[in-house]
Amino acid sequence: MIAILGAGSLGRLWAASLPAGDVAFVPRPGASSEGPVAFRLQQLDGSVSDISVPWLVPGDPVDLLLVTTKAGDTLKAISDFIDLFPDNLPLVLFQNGLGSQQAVAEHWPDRPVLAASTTEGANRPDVDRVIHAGSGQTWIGALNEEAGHHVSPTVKRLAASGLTIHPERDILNRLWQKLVINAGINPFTAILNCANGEILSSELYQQNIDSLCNEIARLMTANGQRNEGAETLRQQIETVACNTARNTSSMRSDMLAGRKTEIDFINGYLVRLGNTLEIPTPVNQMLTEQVKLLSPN
Ligand code: KPL
Repeated sequence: MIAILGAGSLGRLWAASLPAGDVAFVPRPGASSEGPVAFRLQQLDGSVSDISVPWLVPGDPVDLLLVTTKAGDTLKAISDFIDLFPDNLPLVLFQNGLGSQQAVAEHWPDRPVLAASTTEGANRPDVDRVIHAGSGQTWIGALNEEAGHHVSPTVKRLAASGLTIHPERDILNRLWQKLVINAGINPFTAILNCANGEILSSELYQQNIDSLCNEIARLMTANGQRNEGAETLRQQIETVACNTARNTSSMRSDMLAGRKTEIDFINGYLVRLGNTLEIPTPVNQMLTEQVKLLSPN
């Protein structure tokens, strides 16, 4: 059975897509776990399905754990119950940004820790409604040695969802590629309170994007990550901003809902890395500070 920790939009998309009877949500301490998690899923073709996913109960034979919590909640959420599971249970981390995945791998060095990078688009306009807004792809790779031989069985297992999924040898680089996009779009959409495509013509974006991409390219190179330079990073950011022009970014959604954003794991992560590598990151710092002023960080 596959256990899912984190019943947000992504967790619910996976729960609804995996074979019924093979999946359950992990109850969070203190939260009510009476009755199954019931919600309506709007599929890509517009059709709507009623989904019901049980909570995990003691004795359920869990052989895979998907962690779909927000980056900032992950370490604590896993700590709350991980001791109940066998040491060889593979954990697949679906968090945005960077920093939380490394923290988990460092905290449990003997457990198989994998990471996923996904471009599936899902959002949750109401508590009991999830929209699968865009079909995407998911890459899964090992974050530590223990996880090496779990990649291919995990990919096979998750392929039963019907979602497109691939093994990835260099998952860290894949996570970096997504980090670049999130660092170049999300804070601007939150600060300007606008859709992804609208940032491109704004003064804030125009005045800072080249310096931001220079900071990121220097950090990537110093951190041993392949990259094709600042100009290519800017093109990649703008391609995604155009392709998702009408979308509300996850950071803007968090800000509008009064939730803590993931800025500490996106531009904030780049600032911390810059401090360690002695590479100045004034634009990442400015964006981090401005987003923090807008949300309860
Ligand atoms: O991943 C995203 C996010 O909102 O976090 C982007 C690519 C910016 C799409 O909205």
